[in-house]
Amino acid sequence: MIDKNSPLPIYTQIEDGIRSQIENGELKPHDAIPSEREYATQFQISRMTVRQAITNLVNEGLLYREKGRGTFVSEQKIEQQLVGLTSFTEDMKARGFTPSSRLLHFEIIPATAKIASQLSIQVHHPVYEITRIRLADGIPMAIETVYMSANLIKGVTEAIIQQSLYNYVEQQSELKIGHATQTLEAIVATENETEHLQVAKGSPILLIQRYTYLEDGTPLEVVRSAYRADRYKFTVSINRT
Ligand code: 16G
Repeated sequence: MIDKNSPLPIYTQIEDGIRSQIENGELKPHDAIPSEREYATQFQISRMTVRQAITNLVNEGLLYREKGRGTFVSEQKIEQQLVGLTSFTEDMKARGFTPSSRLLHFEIIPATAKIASQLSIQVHHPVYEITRIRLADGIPMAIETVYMSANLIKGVTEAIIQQSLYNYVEQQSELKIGHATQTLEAIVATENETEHLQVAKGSPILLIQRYTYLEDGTPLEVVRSAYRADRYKFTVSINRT
């Protein structure tokens, strides 16, 4: 792993070494890596140097530390292309994961002024307020709150939102989803999010807010999705025009 004659700093070489052990599967998610002392003895280097390498990988999210237990390999992040207008169910299936949802809240409420204007409906008209934890292979990935007009999409039940909302809109309601606008920003998880996403207090979260419209331009949904930043990364392909 280490070549003392290389122009690369030793800590970079350790980082690269651990990184390639993760990439080639020698180190698997949740495997413990050797301790600072073990690396230091093995390569005849200082523990400070080892610590710097490991800290860099922890900060990158490739490794995580557990107090008193050691340092472990993180799960690989799900890489999500920001291209098509897809649903969580479709995204997870496309990756070979089994999607599921845990329903936290489902209610029909009178639209507030803000929601009404976002959905282009009258204030106090009925809207669904739905909060679900979205899971992939049983692991919580995101918490999502959706607002949708109950006059536009009729008959939504708890059973339906355990499955796919987009599927219900398109198959049962026979409406065509057209386009969406979306923002992506970094936030710190709230206590509620921390609890439901099973992440440490103060963890970073990728917040997506989506406004989705039907093909005829009618607003369909206003959505707030809080994704775990330790399990997700988004990629965008861009052209220079
Ligand atoms: C995605 C969408 C969300 C939509 C949901 C439908 C993002 C950021 N959000 O999570 O707007 O309501 O899919 O999922 O991608 P479903 O069809 O699986 O219920």
